Amino acid sequence: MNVEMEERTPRPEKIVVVGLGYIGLPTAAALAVGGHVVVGVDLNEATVESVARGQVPFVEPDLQETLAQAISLGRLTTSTTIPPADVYILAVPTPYLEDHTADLSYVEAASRQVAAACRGGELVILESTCPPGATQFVADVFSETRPDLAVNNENSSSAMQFVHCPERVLPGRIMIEIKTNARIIGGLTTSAAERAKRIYESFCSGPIRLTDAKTAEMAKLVENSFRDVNIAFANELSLICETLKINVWELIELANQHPRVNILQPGPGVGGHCIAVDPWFIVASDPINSNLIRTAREVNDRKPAFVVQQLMNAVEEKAVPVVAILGLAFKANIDDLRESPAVEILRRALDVVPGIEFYVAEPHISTLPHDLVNEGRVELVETAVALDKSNIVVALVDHDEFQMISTDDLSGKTLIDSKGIFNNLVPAV
Ligand code: SAJ
Repeated sequence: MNVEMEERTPRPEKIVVVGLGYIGLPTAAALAVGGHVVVGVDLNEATVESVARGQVPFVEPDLQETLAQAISLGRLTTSTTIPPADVYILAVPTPYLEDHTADLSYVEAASRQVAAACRGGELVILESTCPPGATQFVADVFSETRPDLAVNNENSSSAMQFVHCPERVLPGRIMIEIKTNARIIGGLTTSAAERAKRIYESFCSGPIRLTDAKTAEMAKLVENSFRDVNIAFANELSLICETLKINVWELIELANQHPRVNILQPGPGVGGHCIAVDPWFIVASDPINSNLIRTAREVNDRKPAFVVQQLMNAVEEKAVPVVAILGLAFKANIDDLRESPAVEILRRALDVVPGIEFYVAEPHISTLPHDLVNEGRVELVETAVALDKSNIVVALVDHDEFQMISTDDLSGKTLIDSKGIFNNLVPAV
């Protein structure tokens, strides 16, 4: 046998992944295909049942196939309770509270449940995005819940070990990036980080760098803040360009021809559960020195109000205004409406422009959220129907389907194009 291959092949471990969402489920499936015996745990019975049947409860390219492979290999099962294991991966949500500090209640609850199942010597990997100090917090919860277990003792094989290994995958490209992205593992001890590295090597071909837990926690937040600040720059440019009557997309394209300039794209605001959230964890950790990061958040959070104002202006100019909304997801080609600026814009518009019908085209969902249905003025329709019925078109998401719209489809309508999708319109053939 090839000695090098033998050394690279990890020893199979029994791994429990807590949380079967956008990160936990792909990680559980990748670990199972990578050779480990995995139990995916979620509180939600419907999720657990659906995953056990091989059904992915959300849209993510290629995940279905990897899940089917993991199940057919007999290496991925599901449960609503936490069984004993060698390794635990926590992939639970970390939203923020009203004061923008992190809500670690899901992390704490999962830690207590895992601690109850431990026998000593297990490795706990925190994947959820967290503020600096959260991995130490998890270790402290373990010490409190299980004072009988040793924690973080490099010299004891029965000591509990803790690391942070932040997820870095982009929704829509998760199954590619989970294998190829570089990973950072921050350990409370060096041996914990080295042990976690051997686990990730089973499915990750990207470089794996080891550091301390706090640096790993901060690295994740910094990555998303970098993107948020850059998008805020683009969004601020979009406001300035509106005043100066300049096409912001052409402006950015031209500026980006410079070899050291790379401005991101403006939009209706920044959505999702990561970039719109994580920078606040840095601000909460050091409010005095984080002015730029806070301002970027505020610039991006103000963008939906600007789009609503554009809509109000357009409505005033029409005798009988009828509005088409193109897109509700938080970004292109996904079905995820969480923290979506498009949803926020529609909700605000319903308040400020009473009595008007809204035809929503969102090709990635089959039903509207309840509160929008209850309004009675919002209808989910095909893109062609929304365009046909309306005289004001508000483009909020750059889904591929909307790129097929032609100049003829939009003739005579007022356009509010927050994503620049009508820049390269072609006549119908
Ligand atoms: N957006 C813009 N302009 C752009 C790019 C994005 O307005 O030029 C908007 C999108 O429309 C969306 C939001 O920003 O509303 C976020 O989208 P995104 O594609 O930038 O990022 P996410 O939230 O889907 O995923 C990010 C990624 N982080 C980075 O690229 C640094 C991903 O790698 C992380 O794993 C993920 O956050 C996470 O889970 O933290």
